[in-house]
Amino acid sequence: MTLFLIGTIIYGEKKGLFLVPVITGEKSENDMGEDLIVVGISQLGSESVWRTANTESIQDAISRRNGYFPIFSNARQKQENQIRAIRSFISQRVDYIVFSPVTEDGWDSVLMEAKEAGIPVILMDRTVNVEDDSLYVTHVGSNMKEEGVKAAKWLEWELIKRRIGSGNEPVNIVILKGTEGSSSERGRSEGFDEIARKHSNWNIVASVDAEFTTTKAKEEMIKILRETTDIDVLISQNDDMTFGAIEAMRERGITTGVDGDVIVVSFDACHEALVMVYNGIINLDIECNPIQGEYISDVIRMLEDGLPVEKEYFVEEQIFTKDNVAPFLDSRAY
Ligand code: GYE
Repeated sequence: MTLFLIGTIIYGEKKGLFLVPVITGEKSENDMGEDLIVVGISQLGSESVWRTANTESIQDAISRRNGYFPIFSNARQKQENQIRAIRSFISQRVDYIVFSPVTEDGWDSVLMEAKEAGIPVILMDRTVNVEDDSLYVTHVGSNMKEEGVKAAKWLEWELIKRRIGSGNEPVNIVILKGTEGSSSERGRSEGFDEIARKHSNWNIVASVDAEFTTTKAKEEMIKILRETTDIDVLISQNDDMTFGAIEAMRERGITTGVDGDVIVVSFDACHEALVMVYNGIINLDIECNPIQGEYISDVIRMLEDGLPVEKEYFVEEQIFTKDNVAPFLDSRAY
């Protein structure tokens, strides 16, 4: 394939020096003469254990070894950084853009620019809320609403088993939400609310944004506990927040889990949290699978081959309680 050299950059690698592929507007080549698919990846940040695993997964799949030339950018939770990264990918004329949008709204213009440049956009993990859904090719991630529904349906049964709220007494629930306006927060909240609405005695005593981080969750939980310690259930939209909230409760002498004062429902199912499920400190962990890199690579290969792709691919997920978690502890890599 003819290469139109725009410039030559030296790229260091373990085994020596390689020339980076030169972007030609068509495919790119490296010095070994291989065709590489250039992929701009905009990750939203590094707020959680889940996110680190997601980043590793995409970097592993979209690698030189697998025939890609990745350009990776971390937005550190800022939408403007993601928009800037996407614009830079467009001006570098990458072959594909993969991105995990920090929040749902506000993407129409930049995605229109990508579309006009003829660059297919693949959404990883979270989704966008756009007028025209032809602005992205596909979304690979979790069914967040379903995750929220799973949490609420499990809670319905658990309350019956524990005889909490029978006779219509109030069930006091605290909700720690992830980044407000993100599709994971919105989906999980919507799914949970759909079921919660049917129970007039499910009393949401607090519902706050704790940004998917341990520090913020601990801070918020301390504030909540100053107002009330009469809490039956904690719904925490990721494991990192769960760790912070449990710490705050522990410091107030409040116990959690299977034999504790507060029922804890968490999301993600990272290793550390699964150990806490096993030890009965977290009651339920709804799995959210961050290992999405290979799915995304498969989608790119399909697009390269001119095959049709679906608008949405959901990764496989399950739920964990003390009863089923043991066999999964050793194999969980994140
Ligand atoms: O649950 C949380 C992360 O969007 C599904 O983002 C993802 C969420 C995940 O920071 O830990």
